[in-house]
Amino acid sequence: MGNLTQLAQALVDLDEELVNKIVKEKIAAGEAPLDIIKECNEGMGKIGKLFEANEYYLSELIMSGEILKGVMNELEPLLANVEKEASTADVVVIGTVKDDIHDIGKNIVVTLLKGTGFDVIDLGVDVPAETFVKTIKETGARVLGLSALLNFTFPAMKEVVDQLAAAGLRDQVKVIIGGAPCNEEVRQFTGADYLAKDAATGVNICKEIFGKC
Ligand code: B12
Repeated sequence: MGNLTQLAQALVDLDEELVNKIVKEKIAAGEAPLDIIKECNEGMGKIGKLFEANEYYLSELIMSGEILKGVMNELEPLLANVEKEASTADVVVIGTVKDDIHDIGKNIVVTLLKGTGFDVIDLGVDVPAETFVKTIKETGARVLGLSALLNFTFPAMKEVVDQLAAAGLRDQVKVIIGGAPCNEEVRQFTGADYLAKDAATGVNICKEIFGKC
């Protein structure tokens, strides 16, 4: 990771006041909300590394999460303002898998999807595989988004895909996975159809699936 931007560095420093000030300035200057989120993600990535190196502890993770939530509160109305391209008949079910409570990234995806016009069923965090399968069955949704930020919850993602197959629903639904540590290897392990490295990619994949591209 190269030099951090002023915003990313302020986040790493857990300087909430400065973060909010920079975000407000960027919004006033008309900067795209997704670019602001990208900068914040760089800061969150650095915080994760400091946590791994035992230089930051759980309290810093919690604090950074709280600061980012404040930033998202500012950005959400702007994200919802993008032009609606999807129809509300296009249902996307989404959730963070069992034993994982990270939801900041998932919530960004939900906001963007709703802003694009998708009908989103957000099942929240720590969602058991059975709940995903039941919801797909009941709604007939064609897209399922799974979020996981912890390596040890990758098997929970695979469990969802396996249970969809066991229920005879695998052909009906495309599964997209996301979350910072997810990569192509994880996608193959879980049996998911797509990997999205960021929220905008996730939305584009949904548009592609529903034939909007
Ligand atoms: C904030 C944070 C927390 C907060 C979460 C608050 C919340 N409400 O979400 C708290 C403090 C609760 C937390 C707890 C823990 N955390 Co934590 N946390 C983080 C941190 C610093 C940032 C995560 C974040 O919000 N990033 C910003 C968002 C915007 O990015 P994102 O989630 O990746 O989402 C983007 C994309 O990935 C994508 N996306 C995400 N999901 C999806 C889904 C779909 C369908 C699509 C299309 C796209 C998509 O779109 C988003 C926007 O572009 C990361 C560090 C990191 N590098 O990620 C560690 C990190 C994820 N945590 C970690 C750990 C170890 C833990 C704990 C186990 C710590 C502990 N000892 O208790 C607990 C686990 C709790 C649990 N059971 O879930 C590790 C995980 C290591 C690993 N890979 O297994 C990390 C990587 C830190 C590290 N380097 O060690 N954490």
